[in-house]
Amino acid sequence: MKRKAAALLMLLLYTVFVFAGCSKPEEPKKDDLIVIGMSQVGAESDWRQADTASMKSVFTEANGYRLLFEDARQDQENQFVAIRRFIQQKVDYIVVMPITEDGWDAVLKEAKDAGIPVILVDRMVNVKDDNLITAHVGSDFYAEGKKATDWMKKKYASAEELNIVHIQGTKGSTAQIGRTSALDDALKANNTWKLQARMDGDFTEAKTYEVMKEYLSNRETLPKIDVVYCENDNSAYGAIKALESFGYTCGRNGVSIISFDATYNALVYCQKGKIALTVECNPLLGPLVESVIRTIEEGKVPEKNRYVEESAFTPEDITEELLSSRKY
Ligand code: GYE
Repeated sequence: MKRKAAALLMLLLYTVFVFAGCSKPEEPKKDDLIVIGMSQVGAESDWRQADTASMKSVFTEANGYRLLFEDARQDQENQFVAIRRFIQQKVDYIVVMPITEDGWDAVLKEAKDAGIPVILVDRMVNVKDDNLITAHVGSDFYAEGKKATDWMKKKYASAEELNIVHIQGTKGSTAQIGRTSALDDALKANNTWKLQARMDGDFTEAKTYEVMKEYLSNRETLPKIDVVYCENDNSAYGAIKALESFGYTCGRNGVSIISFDATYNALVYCQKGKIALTVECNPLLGPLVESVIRTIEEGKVPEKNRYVEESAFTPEDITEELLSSRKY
């Protein structure tokens, strides 16, 4: 009996000790939190979901933030409504991933007049007054496109003709504009390249599958396709599905699929050879946005534009190490 009591006492002491040791680090008081109003594009792609997860993991109460997150469901009007609400709520910062570039002057002027810094993430806006934007963090989409066209040039250097099908991302978005202009410039510079079709895939698998199926089913004899230039991974999945349903092979000795983002699943497709080239676009932008905010909080001026380093992968580049380290 005595032994049992001693054991119980030990357990009690141990529990007190463990709980004392594990007590949570002091969290900032609610009034000290920096309030961020964030307007995200939507959830159209794996890239986007990884971007949202990155933001949510950085802007937590434990890190000193209150995040007001709004999903615009790919509708720019929803972004305007969200931003006006953030202004009314007197947030400390507005973070926007703009869907398309045009039409932002009025609402961003309202934010400026209210004294709220606006940080753009991923895509840009086309405004007359550059001072409406405090900083931008994202990718150089033209440079990404150029990586793809340089690869095409090398791979098809000796081809007499190159038949290209182009699946665009959301029209008027910076990612679409940059990736499309790189292809347009290469089309101008290479007279053996033929643009056979250009379709809007809206960065989604479903829309691309639909437009690609329609393109293929509306002809008596199937067209020759050498390359499908898809402006993101998810549209590449839709294109592959449609092509295969019409008997095309994607990969070696078949159609070369190009995609942008290089998320985990695309790397797996690439390892299998179904995607010939996937150009990296890094969605893990939360820490960079936070460093912009920290800079402003310290009373300093952040860099106006910050581009992330990115590369591109072909099947030979996909190692197990790369796959296991991929966080998106
Ligand atoms: O490539 C695509 C997403 O703007 C970089 O948007 C982003 C693009 C990305 O839907 O997957």
